Amino acid sequence: MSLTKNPNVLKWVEEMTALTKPDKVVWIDGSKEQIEALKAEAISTGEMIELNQEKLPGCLYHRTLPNDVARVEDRTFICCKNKEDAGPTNNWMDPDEMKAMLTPMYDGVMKGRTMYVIPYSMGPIGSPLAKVGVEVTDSIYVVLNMNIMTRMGSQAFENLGDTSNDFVRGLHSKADVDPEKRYIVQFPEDNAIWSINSAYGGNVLLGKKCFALRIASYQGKNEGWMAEHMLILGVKKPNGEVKYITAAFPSACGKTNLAMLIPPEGYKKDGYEVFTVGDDIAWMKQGDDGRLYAINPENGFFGVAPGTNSKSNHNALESTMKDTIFTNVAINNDDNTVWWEGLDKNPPENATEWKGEKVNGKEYTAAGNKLAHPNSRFTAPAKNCPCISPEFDNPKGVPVSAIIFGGRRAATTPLVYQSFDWTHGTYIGSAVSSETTAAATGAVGVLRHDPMAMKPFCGYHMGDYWAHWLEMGEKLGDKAPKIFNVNWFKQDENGNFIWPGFGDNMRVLDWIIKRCEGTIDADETAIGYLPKKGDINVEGIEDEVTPEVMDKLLAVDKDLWKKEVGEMREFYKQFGDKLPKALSNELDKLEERLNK
Ligand code: OXD
Ligand code: MN
Repeated sequence: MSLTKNPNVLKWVEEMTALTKPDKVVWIDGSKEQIEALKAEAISTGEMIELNQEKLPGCLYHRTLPNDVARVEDRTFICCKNKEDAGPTNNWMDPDEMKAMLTPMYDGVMKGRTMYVIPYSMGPIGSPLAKVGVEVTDSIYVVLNMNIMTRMGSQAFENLGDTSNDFVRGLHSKADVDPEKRYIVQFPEDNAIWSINSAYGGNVLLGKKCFALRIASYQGKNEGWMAEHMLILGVKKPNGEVKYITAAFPSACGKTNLAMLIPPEGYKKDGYEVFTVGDDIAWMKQGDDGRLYAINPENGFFGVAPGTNSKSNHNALESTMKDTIFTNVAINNDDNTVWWEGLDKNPPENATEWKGEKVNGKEYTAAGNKLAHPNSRFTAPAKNCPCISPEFDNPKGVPVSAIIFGGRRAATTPLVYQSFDWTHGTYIGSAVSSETTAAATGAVGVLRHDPMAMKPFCGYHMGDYWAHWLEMGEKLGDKAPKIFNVNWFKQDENGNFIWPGFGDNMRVLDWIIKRCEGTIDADETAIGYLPKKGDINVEGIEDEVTPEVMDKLLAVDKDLWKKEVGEMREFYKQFGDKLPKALSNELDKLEERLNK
């Protein structure tokens, strides 16, 4: 039975049913009984494996096909009418051509299967910043994940109302999980997403990257708000005041870790606390008081498991202890729990590796094999997180004081610096880049540009996106958040990281907050404002971060920066006249300051 009278929803679901021809259509109301029944069904078919319910209550395990373990950027498309509107950083195809190509693939694809109709809200129910999506899918795995990652079920239709047409239509079929026929397609002008031949999270949980970033960034441009690949955290100061910060880092640069940071002892003693509002996506809009407010459109964390342990991210690990879905990690067969590289130093002897083969985990890993896939994931409810913000469900969102950009840079970029103003900050965001690490295949130290960490997620022309940033800055005026850049990954001559990172990043947040409050001075340099000597608190880590190390962390090497300017000129070329003049001006000004 359908859960809504909304004729727009009913008509679209009818069309999708006629196209995919499922045996059965099930509307997902989100009730506990329905979820439990779907879990039981998925366990009975082997799609999900029930883990140890004493140690990991409510937790399930899922394995994807080895050809289907990550987002597929080369098969991800932005289909708008004019190619020019998608820009040089997106794959493009004409929407009609794309639909003509995909329609036969969807025709009858759900024969013998059930189609689940999932209504969901991105953002707290009742929030003026929230938006509704409906995803149809033939995968129970998708339903169970969406139940964690979004506010799913009848409540979303209540938010939509009986007449609105403002919902994102998501069509997903795992089809044959054929990598040659895999397509992740956004139609921003139609509010629609078509995904086929994948069953991996980022490709099929359509509320996340496809909607909350690609479609939403386009909506944000048209409606005057921002959808960003940013974590949101709150720092509670000893006086009880909470300052909110958002941060954009490319994938796998530690957003989840920063979002759930545990302050060092000294800070804890003084009464500092960090709250998580979000670990991946922020939707931001100007509030009535003129400030920028952020919500996390998601309701859970889809985090990378390897490397997560009680030291690197205690709060993330705690979040996965119940009602969590683990995908492509290893199973410890002794007690039917999970394991991944970096959880501890004890790979289980009696293990099942992520592809499903039973192995001796100790020997297997000693021989250089990985028990868990490097992109294996946990899907954990946000409410499990010990440091989840009390404002998590606040429909108004939280006021943002600072925006941070960052990437993995061995040399050029100092530990932290502040932009001169919003326009310069937008330049800094456009220049976000990361160097490839030894862990990835290919050359080490190759610079990959990832503007605002949005390269794979911006649903329209990157030049127009920067213009939108500049417009937002004008609207916000002196109420705009201050913009910073950080680099936790600076190295010495021998390739060792020289900043401890993790909880100690609190020391940098501390400086950032003081800069926002105007209570600490800074050195004006060619690239921006840098901390004065002694202004980054190193109490408790003086042995590691000596004054010499701090000098290195905060060094601005003009030769390296001049090379950076050359890099940026090259990078900017592809955007042609869509590159806002204000940004090429910033680059000219940076060069002038470096040459002074
Ligand atoms: C993610 C990503 O999965 O950014 O969050 O790749
Ligand atoms: Mn991400």
